[in-house]
Amino acid sequence: MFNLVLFGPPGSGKGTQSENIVSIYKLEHISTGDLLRNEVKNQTPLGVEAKKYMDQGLLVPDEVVIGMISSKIDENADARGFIFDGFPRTEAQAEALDKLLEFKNTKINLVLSLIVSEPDLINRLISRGETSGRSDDTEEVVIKRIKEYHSKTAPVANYYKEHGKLEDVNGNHSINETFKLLSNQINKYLLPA
Ligand code: B4P
Repeated sequence: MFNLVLFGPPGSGKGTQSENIVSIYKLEHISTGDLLRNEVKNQTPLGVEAKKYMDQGLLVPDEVVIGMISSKIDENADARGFIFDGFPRTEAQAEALDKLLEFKNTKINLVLSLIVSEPDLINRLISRGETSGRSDDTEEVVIKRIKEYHSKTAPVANYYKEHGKLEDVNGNHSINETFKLLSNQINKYLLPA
């Protein structure tokens, strides 16, 4: 099993590139953002709780997100591997993920960190907001999300660096160019399926 974390600030292209990676490498895609938006859409108790945080640009509490991930891994026990998109976003989530995977006799093999300049992040998200209808894609909330990223999520990169798993990838290029750079890294571990 090959397990990949796609890491980066809001708007760095994690969701966009995950789709490309899934279609070529046939990994199971786990996006905590998508899972949470689905809960919100279905107005489940978890979704009602999560919405309060998401609308403000804040991270949803760790225990909520970790529980969702655990059941998603169990549902796909036969997968070739997983791509974790937007998770882990705190050091507590990173530690919980390592424990979960160890319990399932597997581990994170590679963490690809998308590096994108801050003005580009803001522009991408605000322009997505014009059509997405996402309540967290307004300028005010985007700035808050980037702040939340710096205080809680950026330290996760160090966690993986210390474990020798982190590779930086320049995500300022076009979607196709960025995908080539990501593929160059993945191909060292796994060939297209
Ligand atoms: P997420 O859904 O994970 O999403 P994201 O940070 O908005 O964006 P992503 O990096 O995936 O960017 P995308 O490809 O879409 O998080 C949303 C919220 O959910 C969080 O704020 C938080 O509240 C909550 N949440 C999620 N996971 C959590 C967790 N683990 N713990 C706690 N809370 C959690 O790209 C953005 C835009 O840029 C798109 O329009 C795309 O078309 C464009 N784009 C992408 N690549 C481009 C490129 N190379 N050039 C030009 N444009 C590009």
